[in-house]
Amino acid sequence: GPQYPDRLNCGHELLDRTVEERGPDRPALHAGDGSVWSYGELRETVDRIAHVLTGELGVAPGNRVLLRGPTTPWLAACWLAVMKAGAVAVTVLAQARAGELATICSLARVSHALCDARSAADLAEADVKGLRTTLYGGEDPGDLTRLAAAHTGSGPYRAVDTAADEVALIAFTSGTTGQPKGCMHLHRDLLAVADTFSREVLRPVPDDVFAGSPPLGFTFGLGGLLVFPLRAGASTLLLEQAGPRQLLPALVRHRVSVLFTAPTAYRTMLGELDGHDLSALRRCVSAGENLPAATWHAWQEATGLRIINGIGATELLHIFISAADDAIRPGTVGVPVPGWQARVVDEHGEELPDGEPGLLAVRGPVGCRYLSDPRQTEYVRHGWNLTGDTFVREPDGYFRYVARADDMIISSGYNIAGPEVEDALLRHPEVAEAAVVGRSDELRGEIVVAHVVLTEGSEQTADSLRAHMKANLAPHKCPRLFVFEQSLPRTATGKLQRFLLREDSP
Ligand code: 3SK
Repeated sequence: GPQYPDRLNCGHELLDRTVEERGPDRPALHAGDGSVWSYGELRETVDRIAHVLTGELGVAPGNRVLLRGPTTPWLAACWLAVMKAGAVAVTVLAQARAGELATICSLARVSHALCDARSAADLAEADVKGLRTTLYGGEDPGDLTRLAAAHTGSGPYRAVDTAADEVALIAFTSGTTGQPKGCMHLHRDLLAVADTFSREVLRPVPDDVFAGSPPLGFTFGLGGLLVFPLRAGASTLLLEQAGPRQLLPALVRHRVSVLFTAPTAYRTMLGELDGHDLSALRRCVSAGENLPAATWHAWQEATGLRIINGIGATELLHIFISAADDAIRPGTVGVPVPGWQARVVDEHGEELPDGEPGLLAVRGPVGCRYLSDPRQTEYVRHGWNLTGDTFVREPDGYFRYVARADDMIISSGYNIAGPEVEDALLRHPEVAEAAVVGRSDELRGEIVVAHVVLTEGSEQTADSLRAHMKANLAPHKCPRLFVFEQSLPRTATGKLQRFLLREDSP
């Protein structure tokens, strides 16, 4: 993996270093309204915020600072200021409500919060004792925007001289069940994901314009939409609303060249590409969920672009298996990113032969460090991180996703992976979304049940879909039951919540 000096501040490396190397005039951030912040302007704003943090707000190195708000240049500037001030950014999704915010603030012992004025209500309702909240973008006289403006004459802020292995970020997993888990990441980790996946696989250039849907409170978005573009001296479009319907026009308007989003968004955009000029687009990254081969092929046919699939985790900060360009094999995720190792193991941690499904185990420059959580020893075993996914390593070394380890269906003695059946369903042109789960059955143990969202106006029935499936899949994998849905349940980060579709769901 990449090597770093013992003392390192990632805010300094990502921002000041880029300004020193490429000058202050190149664009850094674009907002949805068309405004642009140059690297020089971004650095000035970040430095003023950092002056406020260590001055008026009394933030000391190591203090935990909650960041909350929609994806905007100000949120990005606050994040960088927290880094330069040697404090620890605690990031949460916009969807987190008062109860979850209270839990997170207490678990992470958060002392300060920087919060978009529009997102203040839930934080106030969380009523965290001793929390010092400062709003930005509002009318309040103590608003961070005003406090920062008063530092116009204070000059550059010298980044705090942090150790490379000091904690910089605590990212909370959305956690479909149980308590949220805080994942601690170090200053060097933030550079390591840029210097492995981004530098080696994505290979951005300074003229690139990044954009995408994941929020900065999700490490997929923090990396893809802030850390990677800054590390490359490129620019990034920060959109407050980045659903698939807003994304497509933004890609055209801002001539986006590097896109980070999830499979569902690719599928939605596919139906709406007509008349959109995507000629600037050259890199399309998909992660967060299984990318069915059907979606990969449809996107390539429609745009000529080959999606760079990847698997990442909040625990490991970003993507660790992927492939680009001619190395892509659709239907697989790819190979370990340079600097990372991956293998498929059994429940005792023994490596399995190629072709046999088992647990994915990963190690590399970033590791899982839960904030005081007993689940640490479930995730990290024998020095390897167990992501909770079932994978197969093909004889050519490519890693193919099978399912979340707890999403396997066992029917009449067969192990059936929901995503494989979903992939076959999605090959039907009138299937917009599909989720396949097991339902307990006296005779077979479980039966395969398909929850399907049809495209608008489609008149497909269970019988017609059954015929399509029989032509595409081994009979034991074909759904016995079809349930038609208006939409499928997803987490705040867009992951399918198959467990909510099981009959014993809470
Ligand atoms: O959790 C994920 O799916 C993910 C994917 C890519 C990068 C980072 C993350 C957390």
